[in-house]
Parts: sequence; structure tokens; C-alpha cells
Amino acid sequence: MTLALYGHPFSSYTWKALIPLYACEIPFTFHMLDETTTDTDAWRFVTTRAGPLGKFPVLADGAAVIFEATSIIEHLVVHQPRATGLIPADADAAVQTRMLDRVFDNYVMNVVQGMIGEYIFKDAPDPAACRRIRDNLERTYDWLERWLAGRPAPGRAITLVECAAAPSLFYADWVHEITARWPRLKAWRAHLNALPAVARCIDEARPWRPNFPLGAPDRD
Ligand SMILES: N[C@@H](CCC(=O)N[C@@H](CS)C(=O)NCC(=O)O)C(=O)O
Repeated sequence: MTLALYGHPFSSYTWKALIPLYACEIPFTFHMLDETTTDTDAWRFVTTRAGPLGKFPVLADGAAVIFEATSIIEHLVVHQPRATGLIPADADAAVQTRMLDRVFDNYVMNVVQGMIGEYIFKDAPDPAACRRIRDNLERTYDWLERWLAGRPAPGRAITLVECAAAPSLFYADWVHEITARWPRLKAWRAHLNALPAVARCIDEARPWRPNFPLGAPDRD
């Protein structure tokens, strides 16, 4: 049964599902969701048969419909032999992996989405809200810098941590730059961006860069 992934090439959470599919070379069909597809079966499927708010990515695997990018990865680990390494078999290591996944979703990507919301949903971004968002990102960058100091040098392996970290750090840097003040984090982001599965997502998303609400910086 060929898997079907519904999402958009510029969407960070879609990358989070694409990275393991590419890295583990799992065949799937991609169903694009954007303003040109709002009257299609793919759009109706995501908005009526998946999660409560119609968010993407969504994975269809036969009768199974999985939303939430982390749950999609958990599904791949359970059902795709090539994906078993995405979450460590050791129970304690798996807890650490899942905790880091939460860090990248809750303290990086969702914070970044808050900033993007300031630019999309308001007449003008609220300076106090933007300042709070930047402060929170800096606190997370500080935490990640300390976390990286206690980690062995990154290899080329992709786990749930890399799937969550790569897209969230990619866009976080665009919202609040990861400067030389966080040298390990900056270097790790560059390492993640160079992983073939991540580099492919970055390249496939290039045509949409002009749509980035804060303006896409001239890097990456
Ligand atoms: N917690 C969800 C977040 C998904 C999410 O925020 N997706 C964004 C695209 S990156 C989306 O669906 N945006 C459209 C919308 O909110 O209607 C996950 O992990 O999959």
C-alpha cells in the first residue's frame, strides 16, 4: 500500500514528515495543499477527515489516517521496517528523544508560528508580542546551546530529534537569527541543513520564499 502525504513544501511541519520519508527511502505520493487546491478531494480529506483544525501534514496509510507530524513519524516506526531507527529501541533513550521532539515543537516551531501570526493576522505586528517571542526564542537557543555541549558530535543519522530540529531551526533563524552568540546551535543548524533529506526539503520549498511574511533573509 503506497502511503499518501498531504502537505505543502514550504510548511515546516510538512518537512518534519517528509524528512523521515526521504531519509528512509519510503515510497509515498505527495498531495499538495495550497490556495489553488481548496476545492479538491485532498483539501476536503485533510479538513474533514483528519485533525480538528484541518492542519497538515496528514498521512494516509490504507485505512489509517494520521495527523500530527510526530505521530506520523511514530506510525512510520511501527509500520515501516526501514524507519525503525527513527526512535531508539532503548526505553530511556526514547524518552529523551521524545522530550527533545517536544522542545522543538513547543519552544521553537510553535513560537516561530506565533511571530508569523503577528505578521499575517494583524494589521501590524504588536512590538511587545514580538519582543516576548524573541525573548522566548533566545531562552530556548541558550538551552539548546547547553544541551549541545553535552552531546557527542552529530553524525549523519536521522532520528525524531533531527526531523523536529531541522525545520524548526531553519525557520527560527529566519525569525530571530541564530548568531555567533550560539556557536554550537548555529553549527548544528548548518549540519542539519546539509543532510540530504533536509537539503531536498529546503530546495523544494525555494519557490515559495517570497511568501515568507517577515521577508526571507538572503541566506540558506
Ligand atoms: N501540531 C501540528 C502542527 C501542524 C501545523 O501547524 N501545520 C501548519 C502548516 S506548517 C498548518 O496546517 N497551517 C494551516 C492552518 O493552520 O490552517 C503538527 O505537529 O503536525
